[in-house]
Amino acid sequence: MSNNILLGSKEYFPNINKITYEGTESTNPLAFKYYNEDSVVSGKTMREHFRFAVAYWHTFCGTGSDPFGPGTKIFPWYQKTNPMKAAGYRLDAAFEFFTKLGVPFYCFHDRDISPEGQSIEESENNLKYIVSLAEEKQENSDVKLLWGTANLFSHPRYMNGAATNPDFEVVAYAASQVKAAIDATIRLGGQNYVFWGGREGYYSLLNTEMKREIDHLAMFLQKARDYGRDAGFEGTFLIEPKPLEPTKHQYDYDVATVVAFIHEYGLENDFKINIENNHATLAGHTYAHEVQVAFNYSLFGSLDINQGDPHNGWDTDEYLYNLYDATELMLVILQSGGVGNGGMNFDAKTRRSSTDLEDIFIGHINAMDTLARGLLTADNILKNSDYLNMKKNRYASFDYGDGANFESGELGLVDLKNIASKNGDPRQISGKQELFESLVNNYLV
Ligand code: XUL
Ligand code: CO
Repeated sequence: MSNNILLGSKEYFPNINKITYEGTESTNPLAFKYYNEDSVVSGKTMREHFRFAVAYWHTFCGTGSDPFGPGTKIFPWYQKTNPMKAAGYRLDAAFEFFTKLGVPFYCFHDRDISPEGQSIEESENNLKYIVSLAEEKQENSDVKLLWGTANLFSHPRYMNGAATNPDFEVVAYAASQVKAAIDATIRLGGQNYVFWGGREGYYSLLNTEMKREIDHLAMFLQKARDYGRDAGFEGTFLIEPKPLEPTKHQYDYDVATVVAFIHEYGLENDFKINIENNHATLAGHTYAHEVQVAFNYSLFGSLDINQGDPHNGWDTDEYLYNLYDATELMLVILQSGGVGNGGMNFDAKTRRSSTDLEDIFIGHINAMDTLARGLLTADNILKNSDYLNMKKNRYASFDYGDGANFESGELGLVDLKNIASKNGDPRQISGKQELFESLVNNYLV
């Protein structure tokens, strides 16, 4: 390596060793109590169930700034004067972190791993160089790329959107960035490529041709897909829904909206959906609901694992610690066949006032344990309780006779009317929601 910006010798987390599984008796915050990567649950190791990934942006770039003040976190890999050196230090710190935490994957935006240059060519060269270093790091570790993406929302040029910008020059600029980010993802063996809507949406319908903008978004994604396939990308393209923020109305509002978009524009063979818990909360849905909707249409792709705060209306990106969310999520995932080539990316950050380096480890460890508990609880419920029977029995009237004939399409509206006349008013059948809720609570690990 000629331009060796990678020092490689410095340890960024010297007080933290490889995180190990110590079991439920442990009180060590820097150990797993439930996540045991080799432990087999329902035919798969925990490592395979979750396919955990660290989000580069929050973990190594997010210093905690908010609209009221600058960042609070003093990262030892921070380097002010030379952005490429800083990128190299960040990469060192990142791979030390991945390896010590023991996660199999990571995810990045182009600008998280390498700085924007003075021109498109310089930006591309920066990215290529850092990617060559990352490639080496991957080869020397067990860490792989779950997905790459392009940051099409931070730079002021994207203030009116990227693919949906009313100015064609901005659309073309965004395409140049996506091309380079797809190249980087291919080179690093990324298993997916993500499009989160960034500023694709609108603030006021008065100045917006919504249909035209959405047509442009679809055209942009079709061309990105064509480029990626020609360049040898065999993974899945993912769209990540979010209802609002930064724009007032994001075009990829929720899973159902994205399902319609994918089908309307013929993207269903190449695109699936990356679902984030906090975005579900903002859309007024539960995480389990959004994930179930994606599975209903065979468009489940991957997960951004975090949680929001139900008391405010923005994206707080907290580490998942809610055991109910984890349990309901894992009930859906286990019943639907698992995360496939997707995974669980921690799109989460420590709080602005959490300034110790170990806080980043503790956030991840607790989320991994939370999900492991969700998995164990869900598996136990599905295997050892009456849950599945209780659910199935609610639909028993469709398993035989007229109900079965309705499901197979043999009964018209007149037939249904005649059946109703013959049977009279249906008897009342309890939905037993409280019983379902108490069953789940009784099995919580
Ligand atoms: C923003 C968000 C992004 C995407 C990747 O709310 O979730 O970090 O996950 O661009
Ligand atoms: Co996300």
